[in-house]
Amino acid sequence: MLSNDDIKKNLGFAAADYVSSGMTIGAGTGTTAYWFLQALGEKVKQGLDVVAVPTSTATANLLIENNVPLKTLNEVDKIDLVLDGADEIDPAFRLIKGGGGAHLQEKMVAAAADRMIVLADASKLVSQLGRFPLPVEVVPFGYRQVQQKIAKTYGIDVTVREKFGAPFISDHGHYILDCHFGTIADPLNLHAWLNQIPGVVENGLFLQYATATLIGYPDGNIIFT
Ligand code: ABF
Repeated sequence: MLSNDDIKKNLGFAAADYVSSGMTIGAGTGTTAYWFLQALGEKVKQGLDVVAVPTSTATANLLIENNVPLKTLNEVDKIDLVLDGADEIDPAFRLIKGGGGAHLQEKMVAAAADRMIVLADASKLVSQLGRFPLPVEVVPFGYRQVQQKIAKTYGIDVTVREKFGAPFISDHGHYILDCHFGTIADPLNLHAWLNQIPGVVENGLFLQYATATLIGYPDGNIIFT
């Protein structure tokens, strides 16, 4: 049986096989995407000709370290394929993302892409979204109003994400509220409701972006669907 880290490493290397020369790709964020970026770096060294749009500052740094040519989202017209991780995946390929706090940029890159392959170990597969706390990115000004509104409306715990005892700050200078729904009965309505609250920048529900999944299992199997 493989460790979780080994599953992610295998997934990252398998994912690189879906990239071909001439593509503009979206480069994901997270511990699975990390291995994909290592694999991509090796392929670029062997002559693969790609341009990558990073989904976070951390990923931009990894692309630079691995000598993968990069462009910003503003420098490309569209993206051919995004390869990114997820925190939960339901049977309709709807996702919760943002455990790494990068879902704003991840969603903007996904929205510009023709296709998105989600890379995840099998533990991320769920029958219903919501066990993983849904990240909601908010502007720091008045964030407690947003926190209380979500908590009271749904009767759930909403916590401010922290790092080193202070609020976690996203790449774009925002806070993250982690919303402990438990189960999300109607992701479409929740997505729309959250994003209309003044102060909400973006939530971690990705409902229409994933076109395929690459799932890694402890026995070493990797299944593309
Ligand atoms: C990013 O990385 C995030 O949206 C998500 O939170 C995380 C995926 O988890 P992992 O680090 O396990 O790949 O894609």
